[in-house]
Amino acid sequence: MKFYMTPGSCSTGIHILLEELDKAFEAYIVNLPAGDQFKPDYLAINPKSTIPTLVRDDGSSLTEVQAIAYWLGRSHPRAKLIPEDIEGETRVIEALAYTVGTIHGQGFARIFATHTFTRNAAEEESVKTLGRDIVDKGFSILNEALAGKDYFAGAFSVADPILFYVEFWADKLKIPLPPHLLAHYRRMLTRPAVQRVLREEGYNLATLGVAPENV
Ligand SMILES: N[C@@H](CCC(=O)N[C@@H](CS)C(=O)NCC(=O)O)C(=O)O
Repeated sequence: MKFYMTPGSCSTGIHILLEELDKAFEAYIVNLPAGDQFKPDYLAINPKSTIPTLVRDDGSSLTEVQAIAYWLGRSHPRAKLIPEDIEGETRVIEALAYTVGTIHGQGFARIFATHTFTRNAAEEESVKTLGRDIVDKGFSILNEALAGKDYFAGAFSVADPILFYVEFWADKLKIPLPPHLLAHYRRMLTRPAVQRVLREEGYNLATLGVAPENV
């Protein structure tokens, strides 16, 4: 498989899943600020010009974080990364959709890619503030969902690396994580696969997960 990724982006969640599954894959770095995602070679595999993209062994491309996470989980049943009961599986899909679609797509995107939400420079601060409000509301909802659990579905599942990447972004932006989310983030940071991915993506583990517990 070929995995197209950008260090420190949403593709980190999929990178962790690939490492957790101990899959052999070739990683290709897409330099978003340099515009690699708009180059013809990349558009040929992902015309949406987004990362991550997974090109599978049959040559077909899979895009969208939720779809890639679900496919990796379903295609490796022995790893038990998706609950077997319909309620557990549905709740995992619900968490993937909310994390990627709302917390990332509506919240963090307004902070990281403000210019894609307004053409008016005078509105940028207000767009960022709205993004931060969406992130805070999302974190409060995920925090409730994690109460009394080590991982989102009880046992480790495809939901956890996806939750992880928005927790990681909060850490980098110094956005406080509520207590169950902070505990989940720190638990994830102890997993060898997560540590390998973060080192490969150029991060210093000693600086992560130390945000104040002030919410
Ligand atoms: N809905 C897409 C969104 C992925 C996405 O937003 N990726 C960002 C990086 S985290 C991206 O590719 N941005 C392209 C750009 O900045 O031009 C997915 O789930 O894969």
